[in-house]
Amino acid sequence: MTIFQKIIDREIPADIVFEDDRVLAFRDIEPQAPVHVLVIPKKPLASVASASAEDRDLLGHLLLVAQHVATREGVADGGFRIVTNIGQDGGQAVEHLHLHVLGGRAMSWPPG
Ligand code: DGP
Repeated sequence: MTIFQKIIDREIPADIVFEDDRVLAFRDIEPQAPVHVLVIPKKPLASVASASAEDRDLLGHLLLVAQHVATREGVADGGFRIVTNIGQDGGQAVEHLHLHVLGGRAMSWPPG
């Protein structure tokens, strides 16, 4: 079981900023920007690489929740970033699909 499943199950605490029947959003424990929220599905998908056609609506919903969080956190107008890391080379540490919503500072490109 991943640490994010424990957050979904309320076994460990998190600073939750949004929840509905399919999605949970909470602040990252190691924030990389003034706003850094993780948006995760309650369904235990390991990453986007594990998703299939039946997850089409859920994946769209995750993006819209990320947009909603960015607006509520006050970073939508200035610009923000949505990142999802996949696998070892992608830099994924927690094997439960998550969107990072980062904002509140200027971002550089390309990523390291
Ligand atoms: P990634 O490398 O994409 O798998 O990012 C995982 C993120 O999860 C990382 O930015 C730190 C965050 N994180 C890890 N453990 C916890 C936790 O217990 N609580 C919270 N809120 N965030 C966590």
